[in-house]
Amino acid sequence: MGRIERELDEIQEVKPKKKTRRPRLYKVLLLNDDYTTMDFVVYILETVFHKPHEEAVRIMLHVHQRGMGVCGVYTKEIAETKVSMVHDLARKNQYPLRCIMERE
Ligand code: TYC
Repeated sequence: MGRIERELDEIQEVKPKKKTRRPRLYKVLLLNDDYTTMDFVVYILETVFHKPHEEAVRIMLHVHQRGMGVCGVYTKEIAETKVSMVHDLARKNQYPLRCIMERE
């Protein structure tokens, strides 16, 4: 800190600098099953996770082939909300689609 800054600190009230803490992040993952249609999974990825169509298709195929896949990474509350939205939409449409969150 230079002389001018120190002098300004003496005149003005100096607030202690708050450390900025990064929130924990959570991956939201979709799980494969044999009954949910590919179109419905693409629709979920477009609406709940705001993926462009081509990326939604790519993620859906990855989940279909590999068993699970990441839809996005969010803070805890947002990840919990996405998981609930997927389960609510799946239940309403009578699909067994499952979605989980995992600490990064
Ligand atoms: N396996 C499903 C089918 O063949 C498609 C599917 C993909 C289901 C991804 C769930 O998370 C999922 N119709």
